[in-house]
Amino acid sequence: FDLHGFLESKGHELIIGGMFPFHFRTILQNDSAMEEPKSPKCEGFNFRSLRWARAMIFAINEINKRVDILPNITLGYQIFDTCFTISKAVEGTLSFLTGQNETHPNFRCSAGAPLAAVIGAGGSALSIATARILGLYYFPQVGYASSCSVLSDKFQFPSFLRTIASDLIQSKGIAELVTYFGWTWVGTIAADDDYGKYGIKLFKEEVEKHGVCISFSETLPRIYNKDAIDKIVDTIRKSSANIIVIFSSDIDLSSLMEAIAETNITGKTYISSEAWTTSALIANPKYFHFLGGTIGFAVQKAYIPGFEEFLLNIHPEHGNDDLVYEFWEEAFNCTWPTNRALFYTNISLEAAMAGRKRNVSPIPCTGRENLNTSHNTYKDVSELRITYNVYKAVYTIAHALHNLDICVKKYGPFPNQECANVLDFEPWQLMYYLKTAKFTLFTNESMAFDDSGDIKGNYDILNWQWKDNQTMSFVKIGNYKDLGAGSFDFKIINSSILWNTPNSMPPRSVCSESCIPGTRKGIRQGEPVCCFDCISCAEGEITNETDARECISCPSDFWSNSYRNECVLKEVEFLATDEALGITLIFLSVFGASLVIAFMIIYIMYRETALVKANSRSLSLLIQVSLVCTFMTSVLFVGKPEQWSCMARQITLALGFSLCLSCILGKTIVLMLRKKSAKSKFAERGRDAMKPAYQIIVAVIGLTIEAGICTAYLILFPPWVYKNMESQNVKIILECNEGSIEFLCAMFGFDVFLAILSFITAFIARKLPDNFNEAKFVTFGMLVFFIVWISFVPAYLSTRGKFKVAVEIFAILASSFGLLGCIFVPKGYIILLKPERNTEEIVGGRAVTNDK
Ligand code: TCR
Repeated sequence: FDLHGFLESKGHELIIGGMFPFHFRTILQNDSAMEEPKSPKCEGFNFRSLRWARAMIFAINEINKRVDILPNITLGYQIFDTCFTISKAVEGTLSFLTGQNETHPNFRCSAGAPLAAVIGAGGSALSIATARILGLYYFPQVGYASSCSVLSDKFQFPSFLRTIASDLIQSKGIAELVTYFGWTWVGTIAADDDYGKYGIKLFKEEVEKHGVCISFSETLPRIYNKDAIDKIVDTIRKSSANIIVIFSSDIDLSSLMEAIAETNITGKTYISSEAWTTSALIANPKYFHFLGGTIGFAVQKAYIPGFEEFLLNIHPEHGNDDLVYEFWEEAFNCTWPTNRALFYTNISLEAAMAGRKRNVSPIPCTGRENLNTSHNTYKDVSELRITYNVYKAVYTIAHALHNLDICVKKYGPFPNQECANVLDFEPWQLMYYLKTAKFTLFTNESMAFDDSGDIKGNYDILNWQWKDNQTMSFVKIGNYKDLGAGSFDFKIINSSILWNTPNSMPPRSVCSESCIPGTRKGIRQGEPVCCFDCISCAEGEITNETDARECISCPSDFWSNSYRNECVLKEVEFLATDEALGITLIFLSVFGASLVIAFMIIYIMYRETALVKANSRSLSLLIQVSLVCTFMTSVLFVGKPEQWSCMARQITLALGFSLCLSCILGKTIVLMLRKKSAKSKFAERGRDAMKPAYQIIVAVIGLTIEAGICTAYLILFPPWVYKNMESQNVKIILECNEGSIEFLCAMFGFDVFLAILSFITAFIARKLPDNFNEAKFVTFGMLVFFIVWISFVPAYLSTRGKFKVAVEIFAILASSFGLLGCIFVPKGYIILLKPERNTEEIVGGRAVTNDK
C-alpha cells in the first residue's frame, strides 16, 4: 500500500483502524486436535473491498495534505481483513485493542501511534460482533456498510456510528415500491445473517400494513449447501409470486443465482437490497436473461475527483504488501514466481503453486501488466457508493479529531469545561466529538448523525438494463428519501423502467386476481388473505366495487341485475290488457256476454212462444242480465289493479252470481213445489206458487242479503291495491289485497249457499217432465258450477302473480259458460231449431214425448 503520505509527517501521528472483507471466506488450516490451532486462512479475492480500503487510504492522504483539517497531525491507518467472517473480524478487533502487531495477513502502518477510531467492519453481522467488543471500551467505530437496524440501538452498541442509513428506511422504501406497483403476492429471500434476517423482517412488517402477503420466505445457507439451494430454487419455481425481494450480500447470493441460471427460471422480477444492487458479481452477463429488469435500492453515489488515478496507481513493487501481490495475480491471472517474502520465500513457481490451495495460473507475472487494459471491479469508479461511505467515515473521524484538537481551554465540553488532548484522549472523549460532528463534504452534502448514530436515508432506485450483451447498466428510475419526522419522498419514473416480461409491461404478482363488481372475496381457510375466491353475490345483493368484502342487499323496490353489480327497479307484474293472455280472457268474456245478449234478444223476439212464457220471462231476463254482469266482471280483473277496480271486481262478481243463483233458486223452488203439489190435490196452490211474483221475491231477497254483505265489506274492510314483494324476489306483483277474508268468504259463501239450495231443490224436481226439463238442466248446471269452483281452490292457491288472477277469471268464465250452457242453450235449441216442440201442450207437461 501507499506509504508515502506518512513519510512526510506533519508531526504527531494518529492511527485509524479499518476492517474490510478482502476475501470471501475462510478455509480451515488444520482440523487436527493434536496440533496447535492456527487462525484460518482466507480465500477468494474481493476486488470491491480493495477499492473500499483504497478509498480509506485516499481520504487519509487527502486529509494529511490539507492544512485546514488536523494541521499538525498525520493520520495513519491499520487495516485488517475480516474475510467476511465474524471470527476474523473479532480477531482483528482484539488486535486493534491490544496493539499486538499481527503482521500477517493484516498489516499496520506507523506502528506504535495511538489508535483513534475504527472504520468498519463491513457487513452487519461483523459490525455487531466487533461493536460489542469495542462498545465495552466505548471505543469509537464508524461503519460504512453495516446497515442492520439493530445497530441503531445505542444501549447495545454505544460506540457505533455509521455513514449508511438503517435498513428500516430501505425496508420501508421497498415496501412502498411493492405497493406502488400493486404487487400483493411476493416471495422473500434473506441471507442467514443479521442483515438479511432483520431486513426481511422489517420489510414484511411494513408491507403487511399495506395488505401484501408473503408467498414464501427462504433463507440462504451461510455455507454452500446444494440441497438447501435446490430447495429454494424449487420454491421459487413453484411459487406463483413473480416478485422476489432478496436481502442479502452479493457473496451469499451468488450460489443461488448460479442455481437459478442453471434451472432457467424466468418471468420473475427481483427486488434487490442495497448490498447487491450494484454488485458486479451478480450483474454478470450469464445471469442477464433472468436478472434484467431487477429493481434495487442503492445509497447515493458520488464522483470522487482524483480517486481513479489513485486506484490505478497501485503496483506490487511500490509497497511490500501481500494483498497487492494477490490483487495483481488475481487481476492478471498470473503468478509471481517468488511471491511475497513472508509466504513463499525462495520457492519456485511450481512449489508456490503446489503449496497453495487456490487455483493459480501457470503464467508468471512480470510486473509490466497494464491495469488500464484489464477489466475489474476494483478500478470501476462508475458506482462509488459504499466507497463514498468509507470516504465519509474517514472524514467524519478526521473532523471529530480536528474539533477535539481545536478545543479552547476553559470552553471545553467535558466536566469543568475541560478539553481533551488530541495526543492522549480517552475513546469516549472522541466519541463525543464524533456524535456531534457536522460538516460539509466536497459534494456539498452535509454530514451529521442522529441520536442513534445513523445518517438520514437517501436512496437511488435503480433498474438493471442491459446495454448490449456485455454490460448491465444501472439506470436510476427514482429515489426514496427520508425527509425526517416520519415523512418520505418516493419518486419513480415508470417510463424509464425496463421490465423483463414478455410484453415489457410491469409484471403482475397477485395470489388471486381481484374480484370484479358483482362478486365478493371469499376467504380460503388457512391461506393468506391475498388468496381468495371470488364468489358472486346472491340474488338481490350487489357489489359495485372491485375486491368488495361483502355484498350489499338492494333496497326493497330494487333487485340485483344479472351481473349483480347494480340494483335495478323491480319489474311490476300484473295481468296486462295488452298481453296475449289478457286479450284472450277479455275476448272470451266479451264473447260470453254477447252470447248472453244474443239469447236475450232471442227471448225478446220469441217472448210470446210457449217456452219463453212457461219460464217466467222477467226472471229469465234477470238471469241473463246477471250472466252478462258476471261475464263482464272478468274484464275488471285484467289490467293494472286500481283501488276502484279492486273494489268493483269482487263486488260485481258476488252480486252477479247471487242474482243469478237466487233467480235460479226462485225457479227451482217453484219447480219443487209444483212437483210436490202434482202428487197432492193442491195442484192449484202449486200453480199459484209459480206466479212470477214469488220467484222475483226470492231473487230480490237473495240479492238484498248479498248487497248487505257487500256494503258492509266495502265500508268496513275494503280491498286495496297491494305491492306484493315477498312472493317473488325479482318482481313486484301488483295485486288486490282482499281486505278481509271473512267478508270475502261470507260473500261467496252466500253464493255457494244459494247454489246448494238451488241444487237441492232442482234435484228434487228433476223428474218433473215439465218446463222442458228445466230442473234437470239446472241440476246439471249447478254441478258444473260446483266442479268449477271446487277445482278453482287448489289451482288458485298454487299459482302466483298474474296467473292467480287468470285462474280466477277462468273459473268465472267457466262457471258462467256452464250456467249459460245448461240453462239457455237447450232452450235456444228448441226455440230456434225445434219450433214444433215449442207448444203449449208440451210446456204444460202433459206430453209424454218429453220423457222419451
Ligand atoms: N449493508 C450490508 C452489507 C452491505 C454491502 C453493501 C456489502 C451493504 N451494502 C454493498 C457489499 C456491498 C448494506 C450489511 O450487512 O449490513
